[in-house]
Amino acid sequence: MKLFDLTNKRALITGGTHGLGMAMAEGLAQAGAELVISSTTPSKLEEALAYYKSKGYKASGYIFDVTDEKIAAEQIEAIEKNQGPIHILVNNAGIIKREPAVSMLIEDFRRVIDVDLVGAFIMSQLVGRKMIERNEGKIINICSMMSELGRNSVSAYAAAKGGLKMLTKNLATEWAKHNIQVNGIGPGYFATSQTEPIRVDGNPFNEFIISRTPAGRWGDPEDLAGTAVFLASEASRFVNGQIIYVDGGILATIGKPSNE
Ligand code: GCO
Repeated sequence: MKLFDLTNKRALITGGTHGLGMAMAEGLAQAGAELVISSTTPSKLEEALAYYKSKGYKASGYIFDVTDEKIAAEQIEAIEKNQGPIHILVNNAGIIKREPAVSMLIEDFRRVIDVDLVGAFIMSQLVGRKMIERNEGKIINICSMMSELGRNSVSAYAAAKGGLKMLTKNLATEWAKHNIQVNGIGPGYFATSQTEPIRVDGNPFNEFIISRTPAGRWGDPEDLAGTAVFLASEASRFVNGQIIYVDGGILATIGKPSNE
């Protein structure tokens, strides 16, 4: 399908070494894209690149922290010089701190906002400037259920992801005229290492999510690939500032009592 074809496109996926980032990177690669992966951890990056290469995908890796605008700027220059133009930016790198608001350390709150929100802005600005010059680009911000809903213990994460949703709309507003589509994906609850602590057997949260999700299960990271390809491709050329929730229906429903 030509509309969804990503041949000759290059996608930078921040934090694309595992979990949702990896599943989305794989989807993009299967649609033809060349991958560029960033990470803060050399060993994780090497492992991921070996995996991508074993699958036959063209992939390169760069080590930097998305919150360090100076180093990130140098690395974006290096990527464009060594690999070529970045056509697709997936702002996927993120962290979470689960701690009640009353005892959350300010330092932890700031770090979550810095990585999940400011980091996405830094990357969008750096890559966005290049996309503006080329009059072409796709930016996909990885939002969350917490872009819409609150939950005990995730104040910083919810504030950052709510902010990322609005940043998506704002960048879409400013850059649509440059033929750059900025959109977001809001994953529901997915089985990844990030959710491992709340998925373990015996944690009531596990049961809660399964019953709270109309589809009746945790998301499988591969469930995100189709939406990532859509938002990265020509197929979404008039889609601007949308957050597509891939959540098995959680946001569609008020939920149900335990006896139903
Ligand atoms: C939580 C957090 C995350 C979720 C996710 C939901 O509830 O602890 O919200 O762990 O994985 O981002 O979309």
